[in-house]
Amino acid sequence: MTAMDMEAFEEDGFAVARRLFSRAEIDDLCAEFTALHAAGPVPGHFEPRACGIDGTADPLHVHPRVMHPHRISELSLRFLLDPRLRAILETLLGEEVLAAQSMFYFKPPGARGQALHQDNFYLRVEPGTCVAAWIACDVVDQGNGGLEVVPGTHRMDLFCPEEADADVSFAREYVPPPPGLAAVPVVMEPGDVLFFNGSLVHGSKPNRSADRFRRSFIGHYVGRSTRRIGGFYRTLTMDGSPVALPESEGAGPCGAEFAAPGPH
Ligand SMILES: O=C(O)CCC(=O)C(=O)O
Repeated sequence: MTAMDMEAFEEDGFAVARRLFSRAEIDDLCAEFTALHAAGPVPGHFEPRACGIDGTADPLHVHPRVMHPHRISELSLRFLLDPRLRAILETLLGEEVLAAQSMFYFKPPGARGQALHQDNFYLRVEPGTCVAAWIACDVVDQGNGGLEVVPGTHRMDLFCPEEADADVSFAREYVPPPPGLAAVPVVMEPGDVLFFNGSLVHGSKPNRSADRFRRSFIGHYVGRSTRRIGGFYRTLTMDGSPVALPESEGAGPCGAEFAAPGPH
């Protein structure tokens, strides 16, 4: 990352490291998740279903996000703990970092997005906040539901979310941009990594493309000085050793889904 990017992270709450991963590395990662999907459900991590309760196929039922893939995939663990991410994260946080979670989003064509929210609403890191490393695995733009951020909100407290519109968001919570601020899209290429502050308001709209997936691998990290974190998260050093942190209150998986309909 350039010096300017580091300043942008401080100023705006986010910055992009371009081409941090090669196309070959991203191709391998995508192949891993294609194989995982083909192999079928892994309870607690990934439970795809053929169609919704009314017989229509919700693209997110067919391709749900994978939670904590680093616990079921060696390659995902290597991505989560990658030394290139570590170097940037430790510069951004100014201390040793711990990995708190991973996720993989397939976000197929037609999939709903995730309404604007703040990650630390879920992780409840104390003191301070978390940092995300959001790795683009496809070309990511407004057409396929790319990520949007509200610059400057990283300096604000956690907002009390409103209820999201279930037609456009799979997650229940919605944080409207504060007065005078607006969400801006972040356009990315495969291998680019968006780093953002855990208090930054961000989210995504539906994937309105006809045939473009919008895959991303996401890691959330905290500083070693963290005292408490939500019970859903099991922190690891960047060498992969577990670090048990006391539990904070009010935490949950990042972006609680609207109640899922029963099996078809
Ligand atoms: O990738 C997305 O669409 C949303 C991801 C997100 O907001 C998050 O990781 O907190």
